[in-house]
Amino acid sequence: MQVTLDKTQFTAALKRQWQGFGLQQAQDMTPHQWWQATSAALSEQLNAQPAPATTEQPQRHVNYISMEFLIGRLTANNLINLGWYETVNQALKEQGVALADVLEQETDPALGNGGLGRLAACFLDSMATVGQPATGYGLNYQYGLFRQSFKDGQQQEAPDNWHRESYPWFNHNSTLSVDVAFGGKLVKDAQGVEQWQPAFRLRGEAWDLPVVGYKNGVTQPLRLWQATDVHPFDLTLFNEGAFLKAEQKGIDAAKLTKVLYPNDNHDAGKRLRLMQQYFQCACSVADILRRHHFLERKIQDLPEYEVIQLNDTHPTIAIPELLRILIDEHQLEWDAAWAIVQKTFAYTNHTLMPEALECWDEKLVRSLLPRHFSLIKAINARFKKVVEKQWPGDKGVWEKLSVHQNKQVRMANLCVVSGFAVNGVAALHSELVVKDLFPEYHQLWPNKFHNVTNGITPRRWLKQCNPALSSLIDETLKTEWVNHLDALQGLEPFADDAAFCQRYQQIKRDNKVKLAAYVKQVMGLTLNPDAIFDVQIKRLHEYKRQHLNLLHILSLYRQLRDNPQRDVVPRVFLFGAKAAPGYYLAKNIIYAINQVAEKINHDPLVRDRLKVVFIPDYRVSVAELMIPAADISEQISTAGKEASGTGNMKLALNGALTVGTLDGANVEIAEQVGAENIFIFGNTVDQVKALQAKGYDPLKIRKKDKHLDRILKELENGFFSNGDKQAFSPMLDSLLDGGDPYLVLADFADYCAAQEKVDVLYRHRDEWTRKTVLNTARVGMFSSDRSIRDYQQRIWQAKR
Ligand code: T68
Repeated sequence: MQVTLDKTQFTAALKRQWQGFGLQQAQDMTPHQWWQATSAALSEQLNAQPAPATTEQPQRHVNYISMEFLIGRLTANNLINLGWYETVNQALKEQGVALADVLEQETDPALGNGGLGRLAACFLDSMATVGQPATGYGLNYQYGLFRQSFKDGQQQEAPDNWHRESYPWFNHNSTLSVDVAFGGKLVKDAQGVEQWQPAFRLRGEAWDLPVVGYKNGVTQPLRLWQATDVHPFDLTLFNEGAFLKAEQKGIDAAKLTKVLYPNDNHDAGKRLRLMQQYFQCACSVADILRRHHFLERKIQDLPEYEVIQLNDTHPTIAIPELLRILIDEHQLEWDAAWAIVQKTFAYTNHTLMPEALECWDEKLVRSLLPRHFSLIKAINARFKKVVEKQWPGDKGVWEKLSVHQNKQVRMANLCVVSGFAVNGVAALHSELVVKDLFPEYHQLWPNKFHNVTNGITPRRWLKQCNPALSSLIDETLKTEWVNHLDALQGLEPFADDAAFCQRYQQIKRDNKVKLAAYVKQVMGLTLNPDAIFDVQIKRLHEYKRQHLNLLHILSLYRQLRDNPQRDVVPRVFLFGAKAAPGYYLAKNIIYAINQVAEKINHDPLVRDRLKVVFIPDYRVSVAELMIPAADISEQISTAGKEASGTGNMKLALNGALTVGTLDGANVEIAEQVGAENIFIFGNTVDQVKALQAKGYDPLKIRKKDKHLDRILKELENGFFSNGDKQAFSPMLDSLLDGGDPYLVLADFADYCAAQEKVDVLYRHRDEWTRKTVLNTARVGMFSSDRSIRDYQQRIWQAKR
């Protein structure tokens, strides 16, 4: 049941907040204090709600462990899900304050890199909404993903202190702290059993954020672990007066959860990262077992009540951790312990990219976690017998499937061997997981492999970010669609309703005006809201091919200069992307886009027909502005490389037309919206494989395509870089002599052809709008509520 907010009680709670700041009246608060006070008052009101009556739950509790939760701003989201927005809006209005302005004061908690972390946040929202009992487990980083700015076109990084210490939505419960051991050695006891003697310990504190279901009275925790010292260090030394010596060796606890690793689709392989992973897993597994014991359940029944979903391999070490506790602390025999482990863990794969598949150096694992390393070897030794039985004497297969090989521990293999389910995140991706990544495992255990296509929460990605379109849908459908997104199908007939289309189009234009105002404010650039807003927002990565987009821009610019009178449809190319700080090639692509933007935006010949805008510091709150304003959604990864993508879903839902390859979830989006309502181009997965097999040569393509050659020359000869001929060498070397590993040149001509179709269609605005309406109407299946129901049916609640 939805819980109601009493306006008087809220106002009283607000008053306690400003009094707590030592102020005389509400009006003395700074804008930021208004946000702080409003959120803290809301948090207090939420915590005061009676817990819903607990019924015996037939469902397993889902423990979603993820190194990243890219939650975005919480206050607006919680207001919407609680159904309290209007009451608070009124209460603040009475004080002469606009709620919308207050909400703008929140700093984004950026505790994730991109798709994987944002997916985890959408899933928590959906689990609370569909009533799937769940806890999210993550880390409470002091610094989220770095802040990005540009200096002379180059990316600069600055720390992102989001002030977790004063974040009003946190609830800290000190009774939930967990001590975690690291390092040391294994010694054999009198019975010859291995005992772990750790070198040092850290404490994990539980900091909970409320995850609120959509108008259903459900609130579940996102539990973020924060590292602190175990006090008082070594008690004996301390009591003996050796105060300074009493500090145990290890690491400064505060370092452990200081910062999020800024890599996306790349394995860092660093000691501190493994420490973070283990710390998080040890705290989470201890917490799950504490709940299980508290409810007086038998340890053998753990899988009946609990499932642990691993968001990629980053929390894999939870597997040997549970095994260790069952064997060393509960004294279970191997077979009994292993049976529990095997029924408890499920693993989601998010990438096929080899550089992202985690492998840990055995030395590192052994030194930090000697007991876990020993257990991993034991798992592997037992698994070897299974492989030997299936493929007698086949060394090659064993080398591929082994969990521990070439002095490395392979986390993905450990997950597949130890868990009861493995899933990919879009139909095509799941197919490739089976065909290309794990074919032998699939042969061994065909029923372990599943697909669960990703989704996005319509609460944040439509209702909250696009209130005008949401109201139009409310008015048109007269039904609750926010937690039944398939209901959007009811919009289909309105694609032919002139009055509806006119309003839909006007909303898009208003959203473009709003984005233009933001761009004016942060970058000083003026945008024409009647131009096509062509948007590519995602992490910067070669496989996502922002440089293919750039080549198309250069092509248009060249054509304009060749024929200045050319009648073109004006376009604004908008980018948002962060590059991992150590990924020099990605940073060079950002630099190239910025330099080209500088030239084009200042060329009087262009006369506003072309604009290029790289919005700095792309993050969730900027996505919330860009997505409702987009006309074109760029989803142009090399086929087979993007596991799913989720921005593609958000953009289509908000009425952008996709220009995309047959990759990831684009394939399913195309199926849903229909081939005539999407611009598909480029080589398919099979064509990519065939091209690479026969020895693809980008230089041949350059030679044949004179127009492409001219464009590349302008990048090479310093035209866009004040004569600096080396400015874009990293990018160009990779595209040309480097063999163009992501087939940018191979897809260039077809990409440009697709973009010409975009221009033609945009000139027929009614037809354009019709297609955008059909996109909104037909992408209901990409609600993360549907993804969660798929997980329930195929994985969590499936017959065991
Ligand atoms: C993304 N992966 C996929 N990884 O690239 C994307 N990696 O296709 C998919 O839609 C999304 O996951 C959700 O399934 C990532 O975002 C990372 O961010 C990451 C972080 C650390 C290490 C490796």
